[in-house]
Amino acid sequence: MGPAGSVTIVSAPDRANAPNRTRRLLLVSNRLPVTVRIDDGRASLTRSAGGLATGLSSVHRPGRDIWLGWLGNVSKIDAGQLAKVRGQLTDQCLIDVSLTAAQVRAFYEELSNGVIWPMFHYMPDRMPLHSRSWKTYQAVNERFAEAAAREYRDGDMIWVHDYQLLLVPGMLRRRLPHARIGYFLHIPFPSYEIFRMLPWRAEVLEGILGADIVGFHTATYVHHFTRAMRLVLDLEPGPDSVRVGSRDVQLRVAPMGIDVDEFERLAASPAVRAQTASLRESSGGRRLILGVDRLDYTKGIPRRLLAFQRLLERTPELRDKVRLIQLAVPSRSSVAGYKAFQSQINEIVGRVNGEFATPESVPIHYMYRSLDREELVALYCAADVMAVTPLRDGMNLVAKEFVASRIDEDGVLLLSELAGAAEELNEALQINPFDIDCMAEGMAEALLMPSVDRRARMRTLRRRVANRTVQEWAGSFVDALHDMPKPEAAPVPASPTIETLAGHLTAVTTPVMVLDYDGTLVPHSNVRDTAHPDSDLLVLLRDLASLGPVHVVSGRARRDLGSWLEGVPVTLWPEHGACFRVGPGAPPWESSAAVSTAWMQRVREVLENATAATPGSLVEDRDTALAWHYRWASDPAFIDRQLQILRQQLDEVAQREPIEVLQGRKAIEVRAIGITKSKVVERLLSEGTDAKSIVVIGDDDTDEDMFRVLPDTGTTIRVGEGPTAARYCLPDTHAVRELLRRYVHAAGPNEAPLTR
Ligand code: ADQ
Repeated sequence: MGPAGSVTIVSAPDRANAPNRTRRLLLVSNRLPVTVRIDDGRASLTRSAGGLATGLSSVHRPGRDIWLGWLGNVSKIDAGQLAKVRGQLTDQCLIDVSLTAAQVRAFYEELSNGVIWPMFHYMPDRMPLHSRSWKTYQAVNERFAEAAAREYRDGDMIWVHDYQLLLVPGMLRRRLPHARIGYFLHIPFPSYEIFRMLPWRAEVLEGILGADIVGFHTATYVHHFTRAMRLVLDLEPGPDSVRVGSRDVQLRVAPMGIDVDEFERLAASPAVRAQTASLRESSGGRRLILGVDRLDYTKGIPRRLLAFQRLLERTPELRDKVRLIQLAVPSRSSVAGYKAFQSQINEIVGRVNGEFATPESVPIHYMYRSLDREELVALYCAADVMAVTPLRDGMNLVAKEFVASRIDEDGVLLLSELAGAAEELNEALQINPFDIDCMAEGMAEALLMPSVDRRARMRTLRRRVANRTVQEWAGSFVDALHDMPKPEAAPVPASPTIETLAGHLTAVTTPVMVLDYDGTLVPHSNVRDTAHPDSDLLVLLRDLASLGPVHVVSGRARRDLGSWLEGVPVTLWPEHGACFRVGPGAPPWESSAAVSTAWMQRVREVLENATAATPGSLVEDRDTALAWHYRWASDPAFIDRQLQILRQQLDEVAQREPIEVLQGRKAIEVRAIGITKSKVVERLLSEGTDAKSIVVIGDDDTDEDMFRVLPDTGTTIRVGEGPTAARYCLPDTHAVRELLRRYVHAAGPNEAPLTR
């Protein structure tokens, strides 16, 4: 990101968007917006001139807001100088998250730039064969989160940036459940087909989703992120937000802009005008194509050089009439692969120049260094064609800088359709950067474009760029975070410690346990038929039953529950309580209500048709209900369509038959009207069981029916997150088992052992 040369920014950054904010802002980025410079043995801080540093500086109010990040390698600076530098940092409200050399290597070079960068830019073949640095990436992300949480004061906003800190929002959320947290990703969010290759895909999504507002440059990236959330985390996002547990996370399309005024000001300055004129003069009437990039394999430099070579081969009359100036700023030279890439470029430049150079000139002027802003703007102004041809790019600010600098409303922007900027800069000449012939044609077309067309395109491009400055980008993101309604937290179930809850159960006289099965006693399993009880659970249920009545209530078929819990002295209620059996042994099932099954044949046909049309789905046939499971069918858009068709067909059946159609977890359930788990609790109450002694534990919407009918004097426990009518909650099935074990231990006559 914005590695441009460091310059000291003397004037205060534009604060146009900042003044009305009352909340303090904590910015968190991998790098601080300053670097340490040593002149004559004296260290000083210089502000970076990169796009991000400029944009964020406009919302960072020194003296008030704080910026946390790594200062860079300071190992060569002596202790005295370093203390001075640290003093200057404190004065500017900048906090150095210091990292060891080993951490920088593993976190920054190997994982961030060696794995995530290529992966998110659709180049998985650049990933190392074996990446060992994930643990350090996590540890360094923890370090950033810890540092930010230490600075945090109630009411503050925190804005985290980019791919090096993907886990920080989630880590902050765990520490600061009520903080306002924003996150912005500066690189592409790749399509699911690429993202699914990442071994830590779930952790990455959970990390990002710790934020309240997640921003991306383009609508396409939001779309990819949405699909990944559905497929990896089973979430159900809307177009611009997603419910995560009890929070709503906003998804925001926020294309980053540039400091337009600054580029226009420079372009109009006498110094830049003079440099532009001199560049034009020294080109001796030759037309100029310009490339300006960080030296990175995503930027498409080799193919651009080859396209230029093709242009010269195909159009001999252009030889010696056109020149390509390629400026590459050194970047990440310590990351594996970048050095070899650099040699590849040198080799192509040498070859093309060898072929087409004349005694007077060479066709490619290649500069491998950083220029200062004035020199850069002079080049933008002198160019006839600006070639921005990355293979992938989150946004690409160079394209916008070129447009902003062209106050003469001339020049053609040749732009890769795979840069984020292409979604905004419609009037650029857009090309596919993988197609060298097409790129060469694009160069020719740009060089020959009549002035009237060039100007018409440039005028519109300039309006577009002027409408979205970096100050507006940063200001509106922070405003959204500032003004985000943070409703009083909805009544959430208490989450007592297992010990407290066990104490509570022990105080109940002869509790009557009503326990759901999947998701409560055993974890949800991807392979439905393997969710049978383990021996620990069987022992636990027996121990519980020795202390009082136990009911296991499930949506499963009677044959599953009956065979799995055969011989256990508990009452089984399969099929949402449509029938029951009092254990142990295998007595016959009794119906709990008169249930018609005449509709089943027709519904079975409908579900089987849906299964035939939807690979990965299957029908579960229970005795009084049917379920269509689609957890394993992968494409969400396809599933949405299939569900729509299926619901329509079931609605038609429901007009004639006494059935209800329910949405389960990745399943559609069809059952006779009136069969719900609540009937079990109602029956216990009507038989005279004291509500005070009933303990209901369950994990999904069908269990909510039981929570709702049990009077407040009873005990209700929800497993997992989500809105609930239960009084208490526990995180998962492990916690449920631990609770029940502790209860058995405390209430049992024979001091049952705690762990088995
Ligand atoms: P980068 O990959 O660094 O940024 P880009 O957006 O083009 O890419 O920004 C490069 C910056 O470096 C520009 O401001 C440019 O002026 C400057 N620069 C390039 N070469 C230079 C040179 N030789 N001398 C001086 N300055 C030079 C990442 C993402 C992008 C996204 C930005 C912002 O990869 O897709 O646009 O973050 O979110």
